[in-house]
Amino acid sequence: MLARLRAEGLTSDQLAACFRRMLRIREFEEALGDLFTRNLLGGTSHFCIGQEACAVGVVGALRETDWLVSNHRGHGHLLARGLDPYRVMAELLGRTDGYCGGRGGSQHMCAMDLHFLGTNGITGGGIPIGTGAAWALRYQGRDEIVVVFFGDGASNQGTFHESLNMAALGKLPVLFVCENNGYGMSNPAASSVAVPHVADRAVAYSMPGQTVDGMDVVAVMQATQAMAERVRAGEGPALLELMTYRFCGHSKNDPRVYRTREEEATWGERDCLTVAAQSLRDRGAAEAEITRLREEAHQEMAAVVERALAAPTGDRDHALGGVYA
Ligand SMILES: Cc1ncc(C[n+]2csc(CCOP(=O)(O)OP(=O)(O)O)c2C)c(N)n1
Ligand SMILES: [Mg+2]
Repeated sequence: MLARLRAEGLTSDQLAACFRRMLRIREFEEALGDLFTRNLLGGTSHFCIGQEACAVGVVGALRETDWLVSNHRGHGHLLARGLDPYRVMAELLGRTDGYCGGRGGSQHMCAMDLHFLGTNGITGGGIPIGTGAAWALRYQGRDEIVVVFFGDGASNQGTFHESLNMAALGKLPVLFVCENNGYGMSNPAASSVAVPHVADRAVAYSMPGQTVDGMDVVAVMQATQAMAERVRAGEGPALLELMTYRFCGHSKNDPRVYRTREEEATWGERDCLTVAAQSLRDRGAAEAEITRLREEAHQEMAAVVERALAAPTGDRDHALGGVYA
């Protein structure tokens, strides 16, 4: 059942803060797209444009000391946790100021001081890592929890099933968060996931599962808060499924032949930024204020790009740093 919007649970200032965080992620990735177009960035990247409410809603409902494990589509998770966008951008551009000295890129980014255990290019690879971290937390008697982000496609991997089973047996403090954007690369979830909802899989592992509207940051935040409280109280793991959509292709150069432009337009009407902006208007926010927030995020990320492009790249010795054998 999709949770309904219950915006009254958040103050207008908190909602505006969520909107601002989502805008910063959107602007960050649009700036990144521009760098690709200008041939200033090589390789590929997985954008989370459309999914910002998932990152902001989940992370906003947690404590700063709770641990995060991300996947290959991690820019939103990184920025929602409060990593410095300049250092994230520097990492993507291979600059020494990057979180991993520019050696890792977007799929190997980690910030232990911010309790961010890393993005991960292996589909389903983060799920056992987060489960192991939860084991360590319980062993150490700490009251932090772990949140693992993954996609609908990853929920078909063995790692998902093994991890949920083990987490349930050990009553581990881990919240599994599936961002169901309807596709794993070109593969529709409707024809690759054997149950109507990924959350339906929770019952096989004796844990609560809930499906929530991932385009509504308030609904995401409220569902996360309720599940995180339960997990923190020692009642065992839980599975939260967020229904969302990636407006871009899987990665760069995906012509999106596996879906229609009509389907994209339908989801576009419920863009999480549009939903949040409307909630702000409903609460009396002036149009000028919404425009100002958009403009501010745009300017901030333009400055981030400019600064990162001017930052130094490492020399050969730097590139080989961390290679031990
Ligand atoms: C073990 C493994 N198999 C296949 C891939 C190739 N791959 C990269 S992303 C992806 C799809 C992941 O889909 P989903 O989990 O739904 O995440 P989304 O990309 O939709 O965010 C695949 C199959 C991989 N990186 N790792
Ligand atoms: Mg997916």
